[in-house]
Amino acid sequence: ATREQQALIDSLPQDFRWGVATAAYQIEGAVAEDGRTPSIWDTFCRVPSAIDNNDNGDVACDHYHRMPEDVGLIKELGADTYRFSVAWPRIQPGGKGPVNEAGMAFYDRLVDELLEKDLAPWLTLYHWDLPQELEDAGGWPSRDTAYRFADYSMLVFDRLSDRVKHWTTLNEPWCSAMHGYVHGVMAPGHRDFGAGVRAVHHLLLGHGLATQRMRAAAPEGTQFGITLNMGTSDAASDSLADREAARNADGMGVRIYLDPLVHGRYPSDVLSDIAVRGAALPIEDGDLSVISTPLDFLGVNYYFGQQYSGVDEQGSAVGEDGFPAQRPIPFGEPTTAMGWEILPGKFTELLTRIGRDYPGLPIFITENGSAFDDEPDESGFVADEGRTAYLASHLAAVAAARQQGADIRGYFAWSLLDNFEWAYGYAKRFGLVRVDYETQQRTIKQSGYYYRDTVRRVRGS
Ligand code: PNW
Repeated sequence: ATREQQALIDSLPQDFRWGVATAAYQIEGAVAEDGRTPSIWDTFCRVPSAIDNNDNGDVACDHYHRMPEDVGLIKELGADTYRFSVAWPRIQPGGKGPVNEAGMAFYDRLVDELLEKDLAPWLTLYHWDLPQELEDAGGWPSRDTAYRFADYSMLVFDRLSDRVKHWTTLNEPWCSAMHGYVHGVMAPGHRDFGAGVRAVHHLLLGHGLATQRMRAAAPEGTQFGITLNMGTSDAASDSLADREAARNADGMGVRIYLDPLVHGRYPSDVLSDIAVRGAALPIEDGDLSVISTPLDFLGVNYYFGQQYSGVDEQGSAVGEDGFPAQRPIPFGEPTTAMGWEILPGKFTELLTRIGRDYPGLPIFITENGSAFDDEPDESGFVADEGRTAYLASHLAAVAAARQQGADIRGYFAWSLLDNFEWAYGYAKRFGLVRVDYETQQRTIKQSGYYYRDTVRRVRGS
């Protein structure tokens, strides 16, 4: 870290929350054990060439069998909080019916293991592993899935709410809806804009229904939130077309979620953008009051920002699909192995903007991190300079946003372990801890030690 970054990071408060994050399908493996049934990701991984190298999550980090060791690593990294997700098809095989005790027992043990080590469990109910049967019945574009999600959430809540104080309904509904139903690059792999916007509304409805029901049954002190992936959307120039492209991207990326969640209404420009594409949000009476049920915190996942042109490569304002063109224009900064530009300044911009436009909502950075192609040296050590620098610059960006008034209460690094990076398979490594997929050996990387030392210093311990 530079001296300037260091000074900013050191301005974080002593009671700042420090975590590491994972998601069930990305680490657990054991996909057919203890009654778990397939999710849309098990299915999608069988579609030829859907995933780099045709990888899948069958074994992943084998976390299902190595959970105590992995909890030990969280402790070694100096974190006080562990953000993990529960696999719906372990709890409710097939997506319906009573709890599957054998599957629930795993999370029961995980929570106990965390508490025993004085780590706070932050539980995400849905990190993309929809039971396949529910997809076969229509998936998120179907309204019924929202009610199924609320039922499932209550099964988990009834079992763990005596010990888990922080509950997140959804991880990144933008990815579920857009990458899953519009861009076809994530499960279930559809390409249908209308299905995507129906998914958006039903994901939000499911969030609201689940939150209302859990809150009604919650012990005092239980906190509820949702996690959104967000970035900045700048116009590449002052032209009307570019400004329109940026407005549309921000509308579909940020405001379509936060406006209904916080203000109880969808933005009118977003509604008309959707109508222009011949689609509509399937809003029914009362839905927006369910969706805007109060939140205790907002989870923000940030990886990069983008600027947009409203003119395609051929110079046309209308894209090949017949709709207004929207083309990302690189800022010209270095990128990570994902091809994502490294833009810590945009992180500060995003956070101050969220704080300004949606005031009164404590923010936790529930994910931030980077993939780099780093390899161990002869001694087995991973000197991951790129990831360490990314971590330092982005922690400084968080601290800068706090100084500018954003109410940020914690930071969770993505990710504890190298893991199954969705459509990129095992080729992209985000871990603070390296995983050797041949031996399942875990080795803390330089970035992991940097994280530990930073946490210690800020805490003053
Ligand atoms: C997040 N994008 O996904 C997920 O929550 C994690 O499970 C994932 O491993 C991590 O980020 C790294 O990819 C994203 O295209 C996927 O902007 C795609 C985007 C953002 C986040």
